[in-house]
Amino acid sequence: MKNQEVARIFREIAKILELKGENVFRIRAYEHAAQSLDNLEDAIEVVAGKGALKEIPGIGADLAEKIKEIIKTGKLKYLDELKKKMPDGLVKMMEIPSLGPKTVKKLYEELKIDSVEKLEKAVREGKLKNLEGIREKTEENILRGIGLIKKGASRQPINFALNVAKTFLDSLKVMEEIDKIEVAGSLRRQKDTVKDIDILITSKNPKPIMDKFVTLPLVKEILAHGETKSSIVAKENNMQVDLRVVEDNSFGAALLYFTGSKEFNIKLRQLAIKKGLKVNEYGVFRGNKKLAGKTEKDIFSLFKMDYIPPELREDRGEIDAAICGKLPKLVGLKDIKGDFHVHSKYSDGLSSIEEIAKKIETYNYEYVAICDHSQSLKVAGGLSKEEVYKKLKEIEKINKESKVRILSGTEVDITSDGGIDYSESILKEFDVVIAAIHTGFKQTRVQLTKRITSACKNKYVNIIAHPTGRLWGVREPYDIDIDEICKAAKDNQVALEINCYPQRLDLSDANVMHAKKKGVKFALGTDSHQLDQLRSMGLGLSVARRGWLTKTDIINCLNFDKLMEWLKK
Ligand code: DGT
Ligand code: CA
Repeated sequence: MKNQEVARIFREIAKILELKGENVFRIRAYEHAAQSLDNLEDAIEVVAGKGALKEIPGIGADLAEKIKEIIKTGKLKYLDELKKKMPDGLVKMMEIPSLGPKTVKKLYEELKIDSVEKLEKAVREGKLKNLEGIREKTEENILRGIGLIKKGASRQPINFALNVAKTFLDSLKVMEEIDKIEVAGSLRRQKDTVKDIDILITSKNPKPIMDKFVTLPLVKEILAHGETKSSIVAKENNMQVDLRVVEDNSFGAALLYFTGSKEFNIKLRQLAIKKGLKVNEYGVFRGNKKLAGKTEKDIFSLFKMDYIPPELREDRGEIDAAICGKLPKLVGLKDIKGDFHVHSKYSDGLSSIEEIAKKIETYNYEYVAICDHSQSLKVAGGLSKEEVYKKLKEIEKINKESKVRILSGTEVDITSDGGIDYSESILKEFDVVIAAIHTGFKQTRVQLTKRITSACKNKYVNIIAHPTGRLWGVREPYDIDIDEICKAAKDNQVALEINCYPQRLDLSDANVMHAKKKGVKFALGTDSHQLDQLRSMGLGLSVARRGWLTKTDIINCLNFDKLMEWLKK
């Protein structure tokens, strides 16, 4: 868990430096390093032990020393020094989307506002009105931003929860007192955000387990410490973790109950009542006689239904489908033959195409599409026409030796009037064209919808990336007519992306399910900017599974030849 702890410290430093108006390159260096740490596959202690810190992208001698200090002491003197000169609340205020360091400074210096709470109050009381540079829109945006932070604080993107859960499971699993251990709740259902983590165990001797659980290094606060249930708040993102001990012969019933969802449980309970049965976290009963409870499978067969994978347990028709034997055969990682959305050094990625190809070989994929940004996205290193031709040549050369096929791709910008920012003569050179909106999010629903449907009609566009633009903690999905977009996508043989980037996961599971009913195909793309991010395919797959997708819905499941046919439209 140190990885994220170090990343958090670096992010905080970046924020304070920004407030102080320091050199942007120094600030970016800390942000960049934090991102690398988030994505690092190995534990930072292990990397440090091997003396390989400087091999991590963005980590030089200075940051390597700082990491060593954090590992050794749990903190960083440099940050402590910085914080002495800066009220805590100001750093928190910087997390409000749309509020830049200049405004935060101004609010502090002119109105003595030094916390999110004071800011909210001041906006509501109209105190910002006379401040230079603050418009009505700014006030609205600040309130919306504060709302996003508050919402964000109560739920975390699934990847954070997965990391926290893994740390606890790894520490507990080794105890001989534990017989069974399993994660339940929204995390087992692979929901895109998670409020708290629910862990179930069976044990004949739970006391030492509970004692160890509440004293693990990751624990910040103990909420409850009992014989059968304990609850803690983790240091990481203040995430709550509940640990429950259940009887071995009720384990299936408890797992079913605590996996939920609540809506699914209610539906199942209604079904039980119809059959003259009672279902709860201890088992399924007729009167006082227990009929099942040891495993989930026993319970599903007692109800004469197929096993419902946790991802589907949302009361979206899965119970009826399970009774009729009509559950979808959900897509799995083994079905995935490639990644459609990877950035290389040509734009804002950190790795060369060759490095990406090498890494992809370890994934058992057949292909990967290198989709760098296009010319108008200058901030993200969008490629000029000349650079495109250079990249195409390089791909051709690498393909002669590489075991995986490198598809030449691009992530083009959908302009504010629905155009594409490369001419057809360039577009036709690519194997894959992804189109996406990167600017002008505040247009009307009609305008935004029209932009995307126009892009679908471009004969070279194959995929619409992150179709609703949501960015967790930063931006709500923009308002679009999803039905119109589905229709345009289907009619023009365009796939909608499931962007696997943890803060995006866009489309959402509900939109995926909806779009599938409209006959749309999907493309999974990790939107990787560094090699370690290629692993987030699993997160996109969770969305796909929660959206009831099978391998026939997803173009990543086509083999190379079939895919090339499909891409030609
Ligand atoms: P979250 O909000 O991300 O933590 O989502 P869950 O689904 O993990 O919700 P949580 O942790 O409140 O509860 C875990 C499971 O326990 C939930 O999925 C279903 C079950 N459960 C909780 N409260 C109720 C309830 O009032 N009725 C029923 N039937 N089941 C419940
Ligand atoms: Ca939960």
